[in-house]
Amino acid sequence: MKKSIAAVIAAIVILTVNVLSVDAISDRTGTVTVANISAKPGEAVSVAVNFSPDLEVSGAQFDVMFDGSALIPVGIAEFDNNSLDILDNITDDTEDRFSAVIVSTDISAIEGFNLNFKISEDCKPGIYPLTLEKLRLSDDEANTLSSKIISGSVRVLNEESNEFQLGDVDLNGSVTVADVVFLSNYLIDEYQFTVDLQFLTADIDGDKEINVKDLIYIVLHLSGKHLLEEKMFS
Ligand SMILES: [Ca+2]
Ligand SMILES: [Ca+2]
Repeated sequence: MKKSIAAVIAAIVILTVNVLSVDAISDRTGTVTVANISAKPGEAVSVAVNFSPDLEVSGAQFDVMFDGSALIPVGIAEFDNNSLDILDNITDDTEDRFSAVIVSTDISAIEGFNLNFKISEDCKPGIYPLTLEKLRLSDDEANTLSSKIISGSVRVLNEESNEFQLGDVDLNGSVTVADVVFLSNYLIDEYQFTVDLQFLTADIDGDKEINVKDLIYIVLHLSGKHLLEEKMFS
């Protein structure tokens, strides 16, 4: 009798270990991170896109999303230590997206790649989000890889200004509905602030916390009910 109980316990332990190990594999999700960089109007920029090492990507297919009035796409470039075939459909027109495919020519793992843009000469100060959509990743055995995308941005900021507008979360010089969208995304962890100044512009009531109350102050400002002041940056 004792023997059979021991056998049942052993079987349960083995079952539990097996279930845990299966879960551990199926839950493994890598990250694809688009960098945050700063630039001035007219400059050329390279924005790195990195695959986390656990992904072991050999091929990727995706759309690049950006603000075509601020960022002029130039192309995709490989990192020095990767050898890639790169195909993209960038046109001369001002668009907000292009599609691309990259393949490792020696089927080794790709660390990442650079997205190259030129900032338009008349680009207004602000933070321009940069993200990937329709992402499909494959390893060297044609297995689909699951991943989480962390969006990046290009910040174009007037460095000489020492004033900031409360509520101007995207730092483009005015408070608009875009700031409500930026702050909403920040509150649900879909967007990270890239500049310390954003914490100052977003904390409307100055209580050192950024939450839904600050969001309401911006909405009140936009409706003309409670106008936000301009402050000196110190
Ligand atoms: Ca703004
Ligand atoms: Ca606050």
